[in-house]
Amino acid sequence: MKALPPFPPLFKERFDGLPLSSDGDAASEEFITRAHELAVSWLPADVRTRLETFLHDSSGPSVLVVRGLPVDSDPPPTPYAVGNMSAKPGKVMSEAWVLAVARLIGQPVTYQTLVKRGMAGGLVCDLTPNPNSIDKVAFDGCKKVLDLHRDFAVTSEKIVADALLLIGVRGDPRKEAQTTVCDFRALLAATSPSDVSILRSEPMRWNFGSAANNSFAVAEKFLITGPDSNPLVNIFEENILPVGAASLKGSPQLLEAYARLKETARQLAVGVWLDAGDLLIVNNSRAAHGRTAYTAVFDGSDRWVQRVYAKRELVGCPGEPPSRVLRFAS
Ligand SMILES: O=C(O)CCC(=O)C(=O)O
Ligand SMILES: [Fe+2]
Repeated sequence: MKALPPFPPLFKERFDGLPLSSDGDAASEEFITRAHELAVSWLPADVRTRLETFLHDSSGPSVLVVRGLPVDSDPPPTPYAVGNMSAKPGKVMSEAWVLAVARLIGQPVTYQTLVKRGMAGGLVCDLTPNPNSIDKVAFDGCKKVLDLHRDFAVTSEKIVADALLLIGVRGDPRKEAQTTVCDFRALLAATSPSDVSILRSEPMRWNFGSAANNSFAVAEKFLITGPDSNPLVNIFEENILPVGAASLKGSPQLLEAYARLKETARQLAVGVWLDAGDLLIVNNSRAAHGRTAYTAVFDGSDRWVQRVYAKRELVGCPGEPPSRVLRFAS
């Protein structure tokens, strides 16, 4: 195998003088371009091919893990105030990688609600435990399991991210925190034909009441669509905040089949522990993901993951030009 050129000097050369954070504005375009160039020149060709075909090859894997990408060996302490992180000193290498790979598989995008909430800049979201969310079912929770789900399951399909990318900045030192994944082909194969038939033929209604952050009040979708050889399973985590506490409406048969589907997904799920430089890429229409419960101690040593969403190509909200910042339909 051909030896790869040493990475840090290349990195310094390409990124010297660029702002450290990428927040979905014009400056982030240059950041994405340079990161993409660097990845193209440095990654082995076979790895690049796997990444570039990932969203286009429906016979291939629905989840990829790339381990050991060169990121900062000594990142700053894990930050905890999720809603209030603007400076990102020292961890630019992980941001460059996660954005570069999002650009290799498609186009990095974000959502206005994330930018508005100030979650660490929009395009790259920091996922760290939050002392105010310890017992909450949330991205920034820790003690509660985040059940298997498809991100944006309850929003309009046009803006649903095709993939999510999670890169470790700091692995959970206790190795309890794992991202769980479940392939939809495997899930369908383990589901009874009568349940598949109900889940394909009666839509589920999610009713969010007033707790829906004004984004949507009701969503209605079939839980299984697409061919049996490549199904889309619209599984959701109904308790996740800030959406939270959706009530489900459907026939008793549908609700029971959905409960069994979720239990089967839990049984099939595989856990992935993300160390610094490990990147997990999930096809958001071909696999569900979640997170185990874990312990956080809030002394700067806790798990720190960065997340980027990707679309196959940039799209616009209805009637608008394509954009990296998408809005949920109202
Ligand atoms: O923390 C994780 O591993 C997964 C979080 C998650 O579900 C997400 O970022 O969409
Ligand atoms: Fe998620």
